[in-house]
Amino acid sequence: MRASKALSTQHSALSSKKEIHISGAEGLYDRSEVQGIFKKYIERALNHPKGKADKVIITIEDIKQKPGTIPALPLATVSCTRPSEGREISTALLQSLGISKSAINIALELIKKGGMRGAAIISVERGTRLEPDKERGVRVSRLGIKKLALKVLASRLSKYGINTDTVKEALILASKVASFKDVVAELCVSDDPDYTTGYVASGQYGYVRIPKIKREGGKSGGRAFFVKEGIDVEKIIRYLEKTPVIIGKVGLCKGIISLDEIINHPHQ
Ligand code: WAQ
Ligand code: MG
Repeated sequence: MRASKALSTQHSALSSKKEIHISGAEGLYDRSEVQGIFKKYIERALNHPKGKADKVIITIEDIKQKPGTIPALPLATVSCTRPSEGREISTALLQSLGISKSAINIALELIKKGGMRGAAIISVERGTRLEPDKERGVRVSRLGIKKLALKVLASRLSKYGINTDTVKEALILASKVASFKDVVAELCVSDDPDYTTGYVASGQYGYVRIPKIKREGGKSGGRAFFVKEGIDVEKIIRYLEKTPVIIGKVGLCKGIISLDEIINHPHQ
């Protein structure tokens, strides 16, 4: 699903079809679930805190390829009280994964600017932007979770009061991204003005939630995927956008822990 709003003509002197991205969603579902999901997506498109959509596109495709199965990343929340601390925490996590300060700054700037529909792909050392369409970014799609795994995940997240679609969808997305061998980490900040929790995800530390990473009411946000230098860009984009992948097993879910615990004792 993709919901957008046309920019009024006085703002779009450069392009007549400039539009603002309001909301997007995607998933892999059984045929019997399609109608229910369709309804849910429309509701989401038409009631979004980012604004009133004037165009909603929903695509339903029969995916013939059998999905590959991957595990979900383990999840934890780091304590964080304000955006400046959130920046420090995300920078510390990304740096300890070997990502250069300049690559991190490029991602932070991009997320501060916002407005992308997809994610940027950034190389870990030089900070080179690799996605062909830099305004749109790469949109991860064809991802889902098995019913039993979803049940287990819901019950683990409920323990911490975070059993929401937002958390579950983000964890599924981050797990697919992290499952590609050349991905080192992902940084995400929601573009939803009411949602201030972001995350850093990696195979090394799992899915680390960072509360208050942005200020309440901020409309910008975005995602950056940090990848090894010299990778095959077409291959990663094909995997993220087109290869069906489904979560078969859920990882450990923890409550609030310190950054030190995450960096020095991952997955314990
Ligand atoms: N593929 C690539 N990038 C995407 C996708 C996608 N499928 N969906 C969203 N993005 C990018 C896009 O640039 C958006 O502007 C940005 O991410 C934020 O998207 O555990 O809700 O849908 O509590 O606003 C994190 C949850 C929620 C943290 C993230 O992202 C938690 C969220 P949003
Ligand atoms: Mg959003």
